[in-house]
Amino acid sequence: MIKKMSPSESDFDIPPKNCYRMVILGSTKVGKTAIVSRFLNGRFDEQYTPTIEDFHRKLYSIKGDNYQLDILDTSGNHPFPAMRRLSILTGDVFILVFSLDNRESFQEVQRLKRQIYETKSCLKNKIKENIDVPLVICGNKCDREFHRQVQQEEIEQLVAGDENCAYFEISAKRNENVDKMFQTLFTLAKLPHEMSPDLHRKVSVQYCDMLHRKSLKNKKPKNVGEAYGMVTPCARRPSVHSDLMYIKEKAIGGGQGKNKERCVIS
Ligand SMILES: Nc1nc2c(ncn2[C@@H]2O[C@H](COP(=O)(O)OP(=O)(O)OP(=O)(O)O)[C@@H](O)[C@H]2O)c(=O)[nH]1
Ligand SMILES: [Mg+2]
Repeated sequence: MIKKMSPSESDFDIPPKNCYRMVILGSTKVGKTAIVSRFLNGRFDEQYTPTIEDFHRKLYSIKGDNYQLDILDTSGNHPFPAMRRLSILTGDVFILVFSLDNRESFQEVQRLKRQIYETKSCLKNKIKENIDVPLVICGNKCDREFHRQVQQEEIEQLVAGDENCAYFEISAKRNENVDKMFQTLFTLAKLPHEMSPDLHRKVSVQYCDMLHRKSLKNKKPKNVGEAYGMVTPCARRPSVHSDLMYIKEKAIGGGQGKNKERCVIS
């Protein structure tokens, strides 16, 4: 019954080039899940629940084209370094989060940025400086300005000279700058900025299903100029095997040199 109600990716007919994975990384308690929650349902929860790893999927129809965005909300405790490496390898766009009131969380973002560039350059067989990974760094909890532990100058240093990297001070709690941050991330990734939560109509599964059937009947979607998005209920994280196949495909598609086999996925 549920299957019939929820349009699957194949129902939606999403070309692989329109499928993306967004990975959110950072220390524990910096607000990663709070940002994801703002993105998916516009809510904020004061209560803290540690994340092990959460997977979400959002489907979009934007001006007649379909897109799939997978969202991987990681654990700040990262008990399994191999899982973190896998999430970096499979990620297409990244959000690195630190808390403005926590210096150590900023240092973790510095390490993470380095790790992403190193891992991706190995995968694509490029040098670190030439790697183009769309990435936004978020200084979260700007509502706690009074307790600030990270200065603007050091943040600027981290982002300087990097065309594919942007920085935003945000508050998931007050919903400050969150939409703008997402718009920038999608623009950096050359994705439609309508994927940002404030720029499309959020529709239910039932509504989406109806639109989908209509568009099949008419061959072309009626609302070609519109943008709407739907969170897939009960999205399941792809298996590690699927992830590895995905990485392999990307390495073959994106590699330039002869030494692709040198990148070891461990
Ligand atoms: N004041 C303030 N609190 C926030 C903000 N964002 C998140 N929090 C709170 O900070 C705590 C941690 O938020 P989470 O989103 O669970 O943190 P996380 O990074 O996902 O943590 P892990 O899952 O352990 O990695 C929760 O109590 C949130 O309510 C914010 O912008 N301002
Ligand atoms: Mg979390």
